[in-house]
Amino acid sequence: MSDAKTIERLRRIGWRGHDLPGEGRQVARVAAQHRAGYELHDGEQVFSAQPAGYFLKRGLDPAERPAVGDFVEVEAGKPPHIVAVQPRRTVLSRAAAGERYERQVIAANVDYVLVLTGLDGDFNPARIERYLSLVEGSGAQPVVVLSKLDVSDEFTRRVAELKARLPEGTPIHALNGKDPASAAVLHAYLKPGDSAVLVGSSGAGKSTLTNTLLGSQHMATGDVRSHDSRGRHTTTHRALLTLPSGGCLIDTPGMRELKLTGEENLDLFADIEALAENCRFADCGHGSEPGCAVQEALRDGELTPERWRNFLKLRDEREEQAAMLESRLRRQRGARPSVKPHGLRGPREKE
Ligand SMILES: Nc1nc2c(ncn2[C@@H]2O[C@H](COP(=O)(O)OP(=O)(O)OP(=O)(O)O)[C@@H](O)[C@H]2O)c(=O)[nH]1
Ligand SMILES: [Zn+2]
Repeated sequence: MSDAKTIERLRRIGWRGHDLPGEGRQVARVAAQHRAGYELHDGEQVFSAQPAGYFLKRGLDPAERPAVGDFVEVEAGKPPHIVAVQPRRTVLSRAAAGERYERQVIAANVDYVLVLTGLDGDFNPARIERYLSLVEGSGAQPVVVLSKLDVSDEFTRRVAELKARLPEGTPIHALNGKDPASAAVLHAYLKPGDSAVLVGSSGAGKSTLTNTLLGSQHMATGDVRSHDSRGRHTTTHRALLTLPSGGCLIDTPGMRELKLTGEENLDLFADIEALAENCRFADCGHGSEPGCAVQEALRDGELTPERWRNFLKLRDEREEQAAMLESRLRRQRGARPSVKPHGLRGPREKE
């Protein structure tokens, strides 16, 4: 196949590169990762591949391993081997739950992160803020999607509450995930060559929305059969799907815990940080100090207690994770002088 044809085929699955790798290598996109290996998409079809030994090395930062959405370079063979991960345009990650600090890639090379929440009992603005904080450093654009519009009596109030709470300009769409006409507002984020990842807690309606966007191709088509290490057929869930609208949608399993990585800026709460600049005392603890601008904003309703509490919670978590990240990097560097990781701010600079 000519290079131009290959490039055109890769454009369809969101590749933005210009140069194809040398002889003997091809570019493909990670469509799924499972116990037995990877499923890769070459723009036309899906095939199984194994990671090269390098990616299995103990002590390798898990964030360096191929992840869903990555463009990888593959060497032919039986099975084909992933030999390199191309630089990521964007990367959405979280910290793994547990004692040890570990960053996990949720999806790579996505243009949009669709943060899905039901307008039913699942509705939780604090959780949406947590998602948006994780999206901030990813390089992708966040889009808030509220499902179950058709079953919520309170959607007007809930949507208004959220609009008032999130920074101006954050796209918010309320829809019925079962209705293709309603879900069509999302086509704007799923144009040919675009990639979006769908995140949200279990039951938010991710599979429902994915199926609606897939149209007649059902989610079952996302389940691929492949060989595991013993040559058995296994059915695996394919995460990256190509939609009729031309875009790529990455579906993620419902995530129960979404820990911050420590690299977040919490720009979402920039107004609160600005507010605190006006406190009478530079070291104000925003408790009972006289002249506290935060307490004043809380009193006259400019700042809601829920949002203030969520900010404090996320900020403390960010500091804790940043400290763990910092000490991990220090261990990795050995005795070399410390460099602050990107996006990391000193704890409560002003105080
Ligand atoms: N009425 C209505 N029901 C919905 C909508 N979206 C999802 N549901 C229902 O909500 C339930 C959960 O939806 P799923 O699509 O399975 O949720 P999920 O996010 O994929 O959940 P996990 O697979 O556990 O991560 C199902 O019973 C859906 O039929 C919607 O917009 N309107
Ligand atoms: Zn104060």
